[in-house]
Amino acid sequence: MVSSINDRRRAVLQTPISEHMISAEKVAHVQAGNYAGHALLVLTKSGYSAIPVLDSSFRLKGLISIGMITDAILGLERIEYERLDSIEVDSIMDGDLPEVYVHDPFEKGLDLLVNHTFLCVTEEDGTFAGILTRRVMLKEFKKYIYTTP
Ligand code: 4BW
Ligand code: 4BW
Repeated sequence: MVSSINDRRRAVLQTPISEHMISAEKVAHVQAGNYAGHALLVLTKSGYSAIPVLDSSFRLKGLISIGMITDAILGLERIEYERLDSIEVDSIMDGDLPEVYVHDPFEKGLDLLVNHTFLCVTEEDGTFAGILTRRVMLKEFKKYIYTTP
């Protein structure tokens, strides 16, 4: 019994991340050359606090959050909204993301999701493929806990 549970756990942990991710066409994103004002609009309208930044060839460049935008337009005495349309997203985004590939095992995602709310997943050549979110990971985890005898 114990060994069959361990086998099942190992099998789930080894499945590729591509089987668990939200695919690229369903993920809100902005382009690297967009202005911060446009990114703020997409973030506000989509309801997400952070989204991926892609280049014109759909390659992953980084991620941008509402906090990064606010920080960039924070003046000494006020928030300088008029600067929103002169700052390009790639100058203020977080470009230092963990490398996660479609063929990586789910286990790698599990480790990284402790410190990230979502992971950007790419093909080997850097083309954006989708995201792995904490929500999906926790749903998998819950399913596993409740269905394992
Ligand atoms: O529009 C939403 N629909 C649903 N079903 N859930 C939502 C939505 N917006 C937020 N949530 C929930 C999710 O549980 O709030 C959590 C935190 O959202 P966030 O971070 O701060 O905007 C969501 O958790 P999650 O699904 O594990 O997603 C983690 C993070 O991944 C989100 C957001 O930054 C990013 N993300 C998720 N789906 C995305 C997305 N970014 C762009 N496009 C998507 N489709
Ligand atoms: O300062 C940080 N240190 C560390 N180690 N991780 C951080 C820090 N700031 C953000 N993070 C990471 C965490 O993984 O980014 C995630 C999203 O942060 P958030 O939502 O959008 O500010 C963090 O995920 P989490 O630790 O699971 O926290 C989820 C949310 O809970 C945070 C924030 O809204 C709230 N939160 C967590 N710790 C908090 C807090 N709010 C106030 N004070 C705290 N100490």
